[in-house]
Amino acid sequence: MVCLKDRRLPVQTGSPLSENSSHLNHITMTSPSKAIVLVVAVLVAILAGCFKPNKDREHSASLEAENSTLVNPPTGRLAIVADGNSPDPDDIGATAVMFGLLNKTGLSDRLVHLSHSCDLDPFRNKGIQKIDAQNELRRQQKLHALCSEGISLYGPFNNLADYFNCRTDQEAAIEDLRNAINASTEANPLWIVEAGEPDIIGYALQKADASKIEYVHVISHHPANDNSGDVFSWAEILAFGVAEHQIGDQNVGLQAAINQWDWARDHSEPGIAWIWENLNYAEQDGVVAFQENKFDCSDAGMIYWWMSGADVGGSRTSTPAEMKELLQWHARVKVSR
Ligand SMILES: [Ca+2]
Ligand SMILES: [Ca+2]
Ligand SMILES: [Ca+2]
Repeated sequence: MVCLKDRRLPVQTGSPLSENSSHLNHITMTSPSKAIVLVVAVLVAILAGCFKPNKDREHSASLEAENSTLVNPPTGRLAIVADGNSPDPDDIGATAVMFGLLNKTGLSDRLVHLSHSCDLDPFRNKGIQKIDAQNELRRQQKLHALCSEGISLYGPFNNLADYFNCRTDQEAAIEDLRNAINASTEANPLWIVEAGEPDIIGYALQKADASKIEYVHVISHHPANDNSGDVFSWAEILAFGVAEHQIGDQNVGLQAAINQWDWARDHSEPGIAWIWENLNYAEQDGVVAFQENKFDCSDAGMIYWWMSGADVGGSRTSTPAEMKELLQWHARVKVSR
């Protein structure tokens, strides 16, 4: 559009094209069909020049377009409450992916709360799958180490005061999340990623300033999380007055064949290789059979939805391909500039 407009201006102001027009007029009087052909030829030449491939410009423009459509988070802060100490180990890979996504998209400072092992009684779950005390303790330790490593590799997370093991530090985790809720305003809401049982969220809402809860959003992708609280039912969570966002089962796109993550294995960037190692750790975990031969970062689909536009129709259908795209985000932007 701009290109065409710019090209038209000289025609009106005595440019070489307008000078040529007298010649064209002369021909028009003697041979109208030739004149039409010539006029068309001139216009084609102008358009060809206008759309002459300019790879740098096109590449840059397409990246700008991608920037505006792929990474478009709502205003506000982010809290992640994960389990990982329930039988399903998938939070190990998913939390690693979430660290990478926040860093690569420049959204690290949005994270204000991070807790893991939020299944407060992992031995009394309704499901068929079970975890024993030894494995549950191993998971707590793995997840705690993972948080530390994620912050080292992908930090700083300037607004994250600490991270919490809800099994050993339950009160501190609740207080930290309550403080994040209490800091909420219309202009700076809190988006809570419910990546496990809802009890820590319920306790924090219970202790929070009730007038702030209208500025709290809870993102869920599965009723298995919503309905697995040892203390709070999902109806009780909603009754506090939070805005509920059900984005649909993220296992559909993100519990995937291992080879979809081959690109990350032994990657030259330590954080990417670390993400692969954690996806692999969960696959090898052995407590449940249903994760064998799969890499599962399903809870990270909630972060993807949030950062792709939670308030304007973010993507609910991410796959490892979309994760790869964002996890390489900085590298791609650097290439373009
Ligand atoms: Ca439980
Ligand atoms: Ca989870
Ligand atoms: Ca999963």
